Amino acid sequence: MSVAIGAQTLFSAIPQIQYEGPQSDNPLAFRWYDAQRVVAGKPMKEWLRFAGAYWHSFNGSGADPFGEPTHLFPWDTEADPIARARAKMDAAFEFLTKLGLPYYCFHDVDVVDYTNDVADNERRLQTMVAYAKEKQQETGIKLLWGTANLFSHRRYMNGAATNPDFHVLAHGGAQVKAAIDATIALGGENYVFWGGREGYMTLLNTDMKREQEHFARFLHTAKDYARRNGFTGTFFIEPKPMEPTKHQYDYDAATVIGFLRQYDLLDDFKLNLEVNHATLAGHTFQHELQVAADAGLLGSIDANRGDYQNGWDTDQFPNNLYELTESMLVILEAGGLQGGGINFDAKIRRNSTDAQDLFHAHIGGMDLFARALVAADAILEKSDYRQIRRQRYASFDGGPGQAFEQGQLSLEDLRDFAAQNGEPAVVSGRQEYLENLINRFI
Ligand code: XUL
Ligand code: CO
Repeated sequence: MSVAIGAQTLFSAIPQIQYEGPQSDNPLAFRWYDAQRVVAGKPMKEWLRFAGAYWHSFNGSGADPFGEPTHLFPWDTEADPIARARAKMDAAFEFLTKLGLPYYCFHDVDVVDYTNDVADNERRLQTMVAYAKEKQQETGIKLLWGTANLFSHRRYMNGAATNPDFHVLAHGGAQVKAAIDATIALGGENYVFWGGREGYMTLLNTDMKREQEHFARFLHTAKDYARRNGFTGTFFIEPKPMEPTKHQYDYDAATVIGFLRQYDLLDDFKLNLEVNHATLAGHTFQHELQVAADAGLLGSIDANRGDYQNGWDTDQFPNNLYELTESMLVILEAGGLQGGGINFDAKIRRNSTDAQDLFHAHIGGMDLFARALVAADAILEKSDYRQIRRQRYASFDGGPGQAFEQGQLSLEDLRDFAAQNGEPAVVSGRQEYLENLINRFI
């Protein structure tokens, strides 16, 4: 990223981003996100609880498998790792403040460079936690969740909690301990596990059952430690079917819910669902949200989008209002996210190299969610959307349908009802009418 000439910081040429309304022609303003505006009984800010992701915005260099970094951060010229980490954190909090983002999220390794020495690594993280505490106090910005990166280091090439080597698993434990300590010290509201390498590449060398048991034991061990040390927030598992590992154990929402239930983790864990992960699993995001909501486990969201033509995790900023409105319908009907928020796990493109680009990306994403929230609320309040769905199931609201729901009918009863009542009427699902509703309200 280039620094504006004569400026003192990466973002000093950028003004505080304000709500100016849909008529504004200022590209550095919100048109829809009006933090205090009340929608469905709560200010937008509380429904959405936006967070900036440290890794993409302040570590993402724009490098890809074919090319070197294109995002050249000014702090990268600092030789000392702590000085570099502080300069980066200064920029991060300036960015979060200027956007009015109430939260941020980080992995341990995003905040300060990781070292292979466990004690040295803990000291570095603690130093930066003390600095982050000051920044949080100055700005009022809070930590939505912390996490440990158990996928980048070469030792994790065969997994962390599911690694066949206990020695590697123990290093994963050391990292999670330090990241939980950091999250607690910073008043973090949640803690995330994304198991990027918790899975396998080939069954030929894998004892899948044993690996999954280790994974569950690891989660229990981490949870027990955190609870003993005063963490009262929620743990989130973030499902993703593949990439980097071919078969990931946290494939999708349904798989994770089954795992949590099997290993008795439902009291402490919920789901952090990511748009691009849903599409990689062959689902819509709405589907994943609904699966989690129906299980009472809709915790948090990683906002982004994939590329319709690519089969990998492109982590682009969201820009599809139609899809997001369908998602907000699910979130509103579920009563909101349980403890979490909307973390922009998204990166600007390799060739987006101006400091402004990061602002445009987030402004676009925040406006889009705000607009989807307003549209979804209007659909729920001012259309027959709910009524149509309720009506489809009306035959179960009384009589023999209700008796069936209550477990009072036998298979013979079903047979007799069918025999006595002839052929059911043809009833439309009204899909096109409902799809038009979305377009009508956005
Ligand atoms: C990777 C991903 C991670 C998690 C946190 O696809 O989404 O950034 O959100 O580890
Ligand atoms: Co994510």
